[in-house]
Amino acid sequence: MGTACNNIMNASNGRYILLQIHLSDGYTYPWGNTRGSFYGVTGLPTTAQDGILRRVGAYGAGTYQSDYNSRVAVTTPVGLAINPDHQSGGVWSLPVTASLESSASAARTMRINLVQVVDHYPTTETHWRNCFMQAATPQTVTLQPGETRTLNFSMTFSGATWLNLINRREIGVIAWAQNTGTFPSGSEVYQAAQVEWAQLLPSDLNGNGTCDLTDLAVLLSNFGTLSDATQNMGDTDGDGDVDLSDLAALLSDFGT
Ligand SMILES: [Ca+2]
Ligand SMILES: [Ca+2]
Repeated sequence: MGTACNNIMNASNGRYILLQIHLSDGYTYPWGNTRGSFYGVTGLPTTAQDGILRRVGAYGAGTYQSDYNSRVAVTTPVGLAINPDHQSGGVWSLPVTASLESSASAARTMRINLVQVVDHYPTTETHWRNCFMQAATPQTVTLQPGETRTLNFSMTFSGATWLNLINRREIGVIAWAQNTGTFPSGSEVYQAAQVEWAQLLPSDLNGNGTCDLTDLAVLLSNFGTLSDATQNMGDTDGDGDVDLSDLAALLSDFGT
């Protein structure tokens, strides 16, 4: 990595999301090595923007920015969204909704990947984002033009992936829809989506990584708000009010 890469990572625009994978160091995971082989990584750093535009070795910021600009300008008929649903403790249901616009010229087969990431990891790297921690088993789906499908994923954050309380707000989940072939002719990424901690645990009203008495007090102080309520006021379900539904959701997360 380096400043050039980090500039691009921070430029993520909601559908163009960069994922950091460690190879050949103490933060390497088997899944990362598999991805390294997939992209034919022969030197570090390597970038593969949109899954197809590879740069092996360090380049100047302008090169990465140019790659980014060229790929972010490509339109896509594929839509993707993650809809997190906290179960208990470190367990999340993470259904992914994939869609293909009705204007698409043909059906499209894609592999849906879902991974957990953390920011600022290793913790000495205060500016790094989206470091890979674990991957769900990918699912392949074929969508017809106009079709929307929801694929069920789940993930458990534990051990190194859960870290300690103060770092839980650094946790994020990224999904992407990718062509099912080999690099580079069949590996284009069609779409990506990311959820951050505020979406993973809306009951953590103050964003300190846990749901406790402080969050409950905030919700109760805003209880009865009928409109224009926000997540940090206690509107955990995003419908604009702070009511019994929000209280019940917070209480079910209490102690997380
Ligand atoms: Ca909290
Ligand atoms: Ca509400």
